[in-house]
Amino acid sequence: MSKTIIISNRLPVQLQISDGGLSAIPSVGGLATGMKSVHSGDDSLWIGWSGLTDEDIPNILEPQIDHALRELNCSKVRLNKSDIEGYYFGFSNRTIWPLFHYFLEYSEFELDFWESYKAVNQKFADAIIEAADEDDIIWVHDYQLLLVPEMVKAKRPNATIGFFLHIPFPSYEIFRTLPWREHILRGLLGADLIGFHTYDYERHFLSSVRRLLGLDVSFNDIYLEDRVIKVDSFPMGIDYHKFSEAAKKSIALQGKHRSDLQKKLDEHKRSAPGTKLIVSIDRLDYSKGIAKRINAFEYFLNKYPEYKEKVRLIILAVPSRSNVPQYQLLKREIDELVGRINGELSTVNWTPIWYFYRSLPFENLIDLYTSSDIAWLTPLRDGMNLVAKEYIATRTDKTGVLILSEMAGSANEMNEALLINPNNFEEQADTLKQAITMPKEEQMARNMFLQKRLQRYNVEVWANEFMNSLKSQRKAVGTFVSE
Ligand code: ADQ
Repeated sequence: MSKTIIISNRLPVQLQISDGGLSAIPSVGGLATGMKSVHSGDDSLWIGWSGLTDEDIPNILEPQIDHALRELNCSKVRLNKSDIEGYYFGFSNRTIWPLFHYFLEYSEFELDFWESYKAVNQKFADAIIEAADEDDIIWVHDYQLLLVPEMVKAKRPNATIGFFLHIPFPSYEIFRTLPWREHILRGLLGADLIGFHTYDYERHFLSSVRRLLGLDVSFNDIYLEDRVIKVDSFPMGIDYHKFSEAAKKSIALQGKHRSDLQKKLDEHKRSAPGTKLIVSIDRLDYSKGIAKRINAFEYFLNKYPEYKEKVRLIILAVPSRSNVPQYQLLKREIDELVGRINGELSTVNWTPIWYFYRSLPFENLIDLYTSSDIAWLTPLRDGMNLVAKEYIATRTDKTGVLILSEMAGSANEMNEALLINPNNFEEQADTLKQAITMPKEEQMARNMFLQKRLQRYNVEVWANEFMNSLKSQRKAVGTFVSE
């Protein structure tokens, strides 16, 4: 019987070593939830990095870790500190991430990063080759592992390989600046199915393949020697049920059972009735447009001063990649901006911006979604943006307004949201006003459509559609080869 092997940079497990020994806790993130139906039972295996480097793991614990992971149908790829520096913080996050998000000026083209990326991709590929049989199905995830499909195909030509990119694929004009562009494309073309969040990313990829490799492309099929590679879009959804149920629970909590955050938000509503809460939630990343959003908020308050003391912006930024210099600079920029604006505009009764720089537990995230009248998400580029979908899923009474950047992949499926260009402050100020004054009936009518779509196309459907397409690709490849 064939197995399904999933590969991602990180395993869906948190390993913790303490005096009390080792604990392996399954993570509950979007990808792990989405892959539940694919990664279930003993006929599936998830290969990835454990989050601990060789230097972190005492030799004596190694067998215990492997055992704990095996119990969860996981297997780890061993990486050392220098691998993580070069491959992860280097090529993945200082070359590919900025380039694919159109931050060309942040992209560093360092040979050392590239060499490390190749070597680590080979480590992942070797782990797959060791675990995979000829007829297994292999699903590789994301921008850290772009070379893996070709490396595996070379040794397991009959395995069926799928690849899904979670970030944008940039236009040819951007992609062509990468010194190792042909290697990256050839790396991906080891897959039989290549998936993107949107049709635009798919188109950009096909255009790069045609122009840089000169391959035949017909609709969404690429012809490479005796193989046909399919390219398609699969917009990722969320676990809708989990978010709407958690929202119902959060809203129902009474009195002392309410969380500290809820109590704070309740107090705010009592002390300043009619004040609108605007929330934004992101990883602290330059692609998310947090600094621009804060500037746009100041612009709004200056353009429409009647809203001073009537609105509050809550910014929740989860710390991310703080080893990378651009992220350190951004953190400083945001600290300063928030400090300056609050310093200049606050009154005894009002602070315009509440800024939290931390990761919050899931329940608190839900409290924020359910307490906010408006969600304002302004990425300058974003593969999908699941926060937009999560906010809508938590609006159980259908009220609430989503303001969303056109540059997020999710904007393609969320036309009923108020879509904005994050670089246009004039438009954003007017859109904020529109959101604040939008009648409840209109909010409900818009959210009804959004919710229906998100409910139908949830993360499980996303994973199943990708897998079904991959399986039919296996059949198609089988036919092609035997003909
Ligand atoms: P991300 O860039 O991480 O993902 P996003 O899609 O918004 O962006 O997902 C973030 C997740 O983290 C959400 O599920 C959210 O609930 C959670 N989160 C954010 N801030 C948090 C906080 N402060 N505390 C706790 N949880 C927080 C990448 C791509 C996206 C793509 C996804 C999935 O960059 O474009 O949508 O992968 O493919």
